[in-house]
Amino acid sequence: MGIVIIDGSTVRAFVENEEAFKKSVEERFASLDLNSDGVLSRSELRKAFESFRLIESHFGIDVATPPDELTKLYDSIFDKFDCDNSGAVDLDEFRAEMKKIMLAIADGLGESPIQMALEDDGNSFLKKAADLEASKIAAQAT
Ligand SMILES: [Ca+2]
Ligand SMILES: [Ca+2]
Repeated sequence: MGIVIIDGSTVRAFVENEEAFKKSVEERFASLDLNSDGVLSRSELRKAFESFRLIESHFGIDVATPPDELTKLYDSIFDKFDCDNSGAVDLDEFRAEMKKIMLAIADGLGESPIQMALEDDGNSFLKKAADLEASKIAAQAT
């Protein structure tokens, strides 16, 4: 676990850093694609969201939600990702929707920094956003 302080501009800078964002999306996509067939199935995407609480709160999911309601919510999230209704989410679809979600999270955070405990799995988007910000501050200081 690591504690990071982030605000909207930290998240936004990360999303707008094309190279860093693309790389993170690709890494995350690969780690979520459990059967390595190049697309995310409904259950693969659901596993992803179960481990990504900020997105759950973004979509209004809380732990007290009954299981059948949760399935409906995850289905609606899946449909958002699966733009062409092919029944699977490919890398382009994943990247486009993650970008929208991260920007919406950035708007939600605004200019008030929040302290977050992030799981230190080397694969957290918000951790990467915070790391990018930290490396910029370090670069400015030299
Ligand atoms: Ca897959
Ligand atoms: Ca699709």
